[in-house]
Amino acid sequence: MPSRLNNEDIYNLIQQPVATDLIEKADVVIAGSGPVGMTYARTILEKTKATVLMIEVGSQDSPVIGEHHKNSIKYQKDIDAFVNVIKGALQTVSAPPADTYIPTLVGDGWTPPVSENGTSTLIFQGSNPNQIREKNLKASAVTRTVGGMSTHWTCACPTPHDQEIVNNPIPKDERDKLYEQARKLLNVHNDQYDKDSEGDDISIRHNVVKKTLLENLPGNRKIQSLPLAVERRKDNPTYVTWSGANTILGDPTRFDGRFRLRTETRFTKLVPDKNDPKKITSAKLRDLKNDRDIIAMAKAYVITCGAIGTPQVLANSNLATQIPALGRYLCEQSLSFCQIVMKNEIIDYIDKNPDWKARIEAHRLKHKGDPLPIPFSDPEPQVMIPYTSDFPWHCQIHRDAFSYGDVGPRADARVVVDLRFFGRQEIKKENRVYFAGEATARGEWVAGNTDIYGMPQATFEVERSQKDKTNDQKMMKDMCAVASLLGAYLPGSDPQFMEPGLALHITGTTRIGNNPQESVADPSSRVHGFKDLWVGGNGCIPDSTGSNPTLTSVMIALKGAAAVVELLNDSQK
Ligand code: G3F
Repeated sequence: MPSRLNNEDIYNLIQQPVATDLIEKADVVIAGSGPVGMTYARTILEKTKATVLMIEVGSQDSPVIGEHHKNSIKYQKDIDAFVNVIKGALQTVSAPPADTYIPTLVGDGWTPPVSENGTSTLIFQGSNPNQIREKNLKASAVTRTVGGMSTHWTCACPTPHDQEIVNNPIPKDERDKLYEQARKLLNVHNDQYDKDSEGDDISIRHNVVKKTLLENLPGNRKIQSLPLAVERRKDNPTYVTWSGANTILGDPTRFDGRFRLRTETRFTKLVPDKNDPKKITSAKLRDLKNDRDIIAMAKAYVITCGAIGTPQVLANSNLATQIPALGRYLCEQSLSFCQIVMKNEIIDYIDKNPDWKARIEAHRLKHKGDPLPIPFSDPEPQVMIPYTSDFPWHCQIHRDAFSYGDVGPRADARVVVDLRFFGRQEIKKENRVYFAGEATARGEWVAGNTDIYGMPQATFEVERSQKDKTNDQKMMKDMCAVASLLGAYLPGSDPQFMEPGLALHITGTTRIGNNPQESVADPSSRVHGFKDLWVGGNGCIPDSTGSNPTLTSVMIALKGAAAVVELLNDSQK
């Protein structure tokens, strides 16, 4: 067999009665090993006797399947260092080619030749010549590893406000029950920074930040602890366990070999039946280690490769023309950010608080001369100001070294607090991601170019409306008002909007709904018109939210997984 298989080869192979190592069989094939893929896997494995084959393009970087890297003591001791983990993990989706003209290049060093239209740019591997700069989500990125983004996510799991859920076709009662299940599966808590079982404050900083806001921020802001997929460790409560793909799946050995994971394997495309384009016969995969195509056959296919990767697989399977909403109705959150150095008044309050006296004295005994009354092991603040109708954005007042936001030598990290405010985007059909092989807004046919994994290149066409911009300004003003209650801006981290896409919360690209013209899949995430094809991930969210999307995606996936279970049970009858 050739190392590259075309559809004819695949049709011939899957009809052969003899076993071949070119074909992998399972009851369900799941593409992607992030939290949503794992939600499907666990539900199916627990509720049926089915076998599940999971395909992941990245490698397994921890001994446990998809563990959160922040569980290492190293990062719990030094959160700043985690910035580099995230930077290393994220790969951007669409970067316009850079201007590589080097005016100072003397001698005969090579520089790109001037082309007919007068431009002189170099197309680096991974850059996208079709990307219009003004319509890009430049910071949008993906994580290719076992566990996906759950290996480094912030674990924030707020439940969206009713106003953030307008288009979700799952009825409210059912949704509420599914949200409850999702919180359980993700191990969400909102008290792991507040008080321990003896009633003592766990984190000085968390309690003081929350108290300052509760006492000083006007309006009914519902200030509370940020719900997080995290739990303090029983054996040593100084540290916590962040939820990841591993905690969602649980111990895979309990499934007696029914769960298999193929890493560094690309899910290239779905192969529809010759006579029935709405039936999937198999999936074409590429083993990236030996660069050979193989085939996977199943009763159900679940694509959970993220809000970009999932429509990309569908587009590469030539399904874009059959699914008019594919990649459309895209929303991304705006993100305003700043860091503050806590006020003297707050530090004095900490110093004088009798509840914390013993802890502070013990710290000072050990670290003579430390002017700060905050033990080094004091957990970070984790406070939320939720979305409300008067303040329609989601706010996190915490310490989170994401791919940005390390403090370095600028200040003592213990007095620094981060403010991240997330704004919504109006839902518009025109806002989309499309893939090479589709027509662009400029009427061109984009052929040929691929991303660094050989899949059709994603291009963004996303613009914020006037309403979005006005809302963003109000959100920024609010962030500054909140910041001023806590302290002074850390130079270099003054209030700013972050690069579009940096929230990493794209929704809508494979949205669920009842109308096949306006959505990709039904309320059970089954692709409209297909019996055996499901989509999962943030792309399924049909709404524009300010709240972090993971909890909602897991909620939607729980319903989707129940529908897969039903299909498997029916096939047994
Ligand atoms: C974090 O603080 C948020 O909690 C994440 F949801 C978000 O993706 C990240 O910031 C973006 O910078």
